[in-house]
Amino acid sequence: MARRYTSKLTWDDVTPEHLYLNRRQIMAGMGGVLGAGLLGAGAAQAQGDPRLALIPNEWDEITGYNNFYEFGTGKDDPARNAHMMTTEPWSIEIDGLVDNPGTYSLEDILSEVEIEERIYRLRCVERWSMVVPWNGFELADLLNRVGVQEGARYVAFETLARPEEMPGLRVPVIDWPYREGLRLDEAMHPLTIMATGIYGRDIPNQNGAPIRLVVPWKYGYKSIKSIVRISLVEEQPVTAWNTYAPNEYGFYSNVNPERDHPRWSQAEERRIGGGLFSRNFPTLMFNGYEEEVASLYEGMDLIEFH
Ligand SMILES: Nc1nc2c(c(=O)[nH]1)N[C@H]1C(S)=C(S)[C@@H](COP(=O)(O)O)O[C@H]1N2
Ligand SMILES: [Mo]
Repeated sequence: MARRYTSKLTWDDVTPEHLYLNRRQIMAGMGGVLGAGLLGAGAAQAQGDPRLALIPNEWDEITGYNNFYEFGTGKDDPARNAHMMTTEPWSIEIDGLVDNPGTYSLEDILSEVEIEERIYRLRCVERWSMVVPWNGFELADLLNRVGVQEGARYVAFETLARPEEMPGLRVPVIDWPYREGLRLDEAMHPLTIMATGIYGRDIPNQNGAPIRLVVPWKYGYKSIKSIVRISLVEEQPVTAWNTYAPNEYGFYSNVNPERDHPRWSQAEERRIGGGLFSRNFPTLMFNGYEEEVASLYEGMDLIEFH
């Protein structure tokens, strides 16, 4: 199967030898999912522009340094607290302007899609970034299945809000439940996925189990976790961070080195992890996905519509 969107970041072209050895240890117990590709890597060297070298972060980095405010605002709170969240059974309510509204069980959703691997850079608005090998499916596949009706222009998402299991909900940091939204064409873009795994394993609770959005060209807060509701709507939906501080967190939230956060520059980012990649890198327009997504915003003022 063609994997257009992972072609420039395979294990073969981005894995330097010292990291290769590391990953081999990590994945030794994982079974065949990634094994074949890895064995073919040999003593590959990083090549080309290091900013584009999407070398996946370690499992412990990806699952130990998180933003999931439902479990606290510290980076290690989610890893400590998210085990309290019950993720089985799980269902998503899909409503609004769709032909087949209803409550879809996770099993039902997953029975109709093909899970594939996507290695994406995740860029937080706070200026750190990681590279994550997600497993998931295109959101478009789910939206096409439920049938998007004429008149739908946006997609709204909501996270579970269960106070007994989410200590962070006691603190009114944002107006719970956590909500996000995309324009319909952004939601239908082939880069936009619903992730259910990392490194071929079930996605851990702190990363948004059992199913979360990943929109790689936008700041991380758009990639809403532990989704329980998806609504197709006519008007631009209310979103959590935009409501909190519209000047700091726009609805679009496209990664943009030219549009600084009012309290800090967005010109650079820091890759989580040690060694070579712990220094700062220049932020890339659309987080490096300009070629794929720039056409969505033709003619738009990306400073005003940040
Ligand atoms: N429901 C929910 N989704 C969320 C968040 C959150 O606090 N709650 N944090 C967001 C932010 S700011 C980022 S950077 C990413 C972090 O994803 P990760 O922890 O898997 O790296 O999740 C996003 N999705
Ligand atoms: Mo973030």
